[in-house]
Amino acid sequence: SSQDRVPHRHHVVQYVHLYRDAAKADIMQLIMYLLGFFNEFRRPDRDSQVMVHYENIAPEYRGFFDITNDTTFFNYPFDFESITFFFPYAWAIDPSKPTLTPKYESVSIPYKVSLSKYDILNIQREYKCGIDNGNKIDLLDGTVSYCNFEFDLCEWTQLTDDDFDFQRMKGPSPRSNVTGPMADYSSGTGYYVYAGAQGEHNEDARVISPVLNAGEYCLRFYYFLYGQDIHKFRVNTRVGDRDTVLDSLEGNQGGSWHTYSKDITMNTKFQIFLEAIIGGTDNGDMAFDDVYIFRGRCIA
Ligand SMILES: [Ca+2]
Ligand SMILES: [Ca+2]
Repeated sequence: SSQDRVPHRHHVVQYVHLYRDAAKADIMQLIMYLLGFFNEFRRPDRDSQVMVHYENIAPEYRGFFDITNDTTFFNYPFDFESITFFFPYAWAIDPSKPTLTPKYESVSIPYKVSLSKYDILNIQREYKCGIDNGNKIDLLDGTVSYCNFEFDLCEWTQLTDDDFDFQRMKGPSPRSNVTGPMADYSSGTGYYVYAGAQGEHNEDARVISPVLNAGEYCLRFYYFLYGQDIHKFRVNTRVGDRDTVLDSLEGNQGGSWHTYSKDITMNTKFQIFLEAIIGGTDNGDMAFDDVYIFRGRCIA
């Protein structure tokens, strides 16, 4: 029966190995496996919700994506919020192409550092605790702004004190064999924000956040800076007419999405703007996706 299969009834020691830079979500995922969970995308009904791109997964890792017949912890509706959900490019052979994409448009796989509502309910139910969601601690409750760019730029605005505009783009960029992304980050099937180099040499494009109150924030986003002549992608703050460069990502970063996160503390109202500064050739397309602004410090 499913009860006998709940691991704590086995009275066996289980080991986990944590690598040095394991993120909080990685550790929580491992603990979930110890508790008996399988990844949400392995449940028997997953084929109606997600596509697994086996051709982009090395044979030795394909088992991580196989459907399981153990339904012990699948008591609730399919849950993209589960901490056990991989990001769309997990275990990819070609890291510019996703391995796991939602079947339905405009579903995205969010960044997670907390158990989902259904993760908690599943644990409580199978371990015979009281069912109670009142003790859910959402470490990301202080989300001030989040955009996956599926419909528009959300609260972000194109600036006009620059040379050109970013575009929302879906699927491969025009010259993705040499520069620019193959697909967005959020789901592998949605939109990203793109600055194309063709016709824009030595020019810049900027988008700006809403006005934020003084305080401590975490800025987090994903960027794709692939191309021989990637110039600079900059993160800036603006206070009145005073701009400050916080970071400048420079040069070719290879054909995959990378995470950016930064703690920003300001003692006055301010805005954040992201800026693509194109170099002198066509081989410098830049893109970003999934921009989060959280209150408080960044959580690894
Ligand atoms: Ca997106
Ligand atoms: Ca502009």
